[in-house]
Amino acid sequence: MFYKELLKLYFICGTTTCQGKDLYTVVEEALKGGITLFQFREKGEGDLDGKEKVELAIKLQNLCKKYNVPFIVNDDIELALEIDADGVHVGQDDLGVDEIRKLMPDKIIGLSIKNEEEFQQSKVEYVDYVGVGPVFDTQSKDDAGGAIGYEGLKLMRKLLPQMPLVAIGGIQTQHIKEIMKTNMDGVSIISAISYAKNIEKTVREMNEQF
Ligand code: TZP
Ligand code: MG
Repeated sequence: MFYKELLKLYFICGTTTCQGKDLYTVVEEALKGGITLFQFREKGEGDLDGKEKVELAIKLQNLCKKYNVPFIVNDDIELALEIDADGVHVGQDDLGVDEIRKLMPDKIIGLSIKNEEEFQQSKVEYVDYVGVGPVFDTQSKDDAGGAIGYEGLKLMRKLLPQMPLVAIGGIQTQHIKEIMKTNMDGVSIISAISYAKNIEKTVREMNEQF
């Protein structure tokens, strides 16, 4: 089941985006701090594959269950189906969301859209929410493209007045208030959480911004 409040503080991470820390511990600290949704995004040089990836995904899924936080898989539809994840998040170049909806009629489906052109080519009627960004420059995604800023968020809200929207890309604690003024439903964050010295405290402080 999806409701837009889940997007409030959406943590995304994989083994290659937590500075070599233990991902399980990173996610547990973030859960203790009060994240509302978690996405397992295993990507980039040195990322896990095959059995190792599946085993870690199941561990993280069970951890999220303990905290009653839904567990979303990035891109890997097969993995999401295999472990019965709560949903998937895909980009413009992945399997079409209409096809994914057939495979998972009752799961959460998120799609990334960064501008009007991508909006025009997206079948948004099949998704539960849209990820919008990068708002700011980001080190966590090579092909993220240029920053769209607050204006880009406002445009996407205009194009999708009713859609649950979550901002992404380069977001730090001090940006949250301004982002929420553009009528986003939440923020999704990798490095400002995963790189934090005290992850639980950082997430708590982020939560106080809303
Ligand atoms: N999609 C657009 S920007 C981005 C993704 C996955 C990376 C966000 O990571 P960070 O570290 O919060 O900038
Ligand atoms: Mg993708």
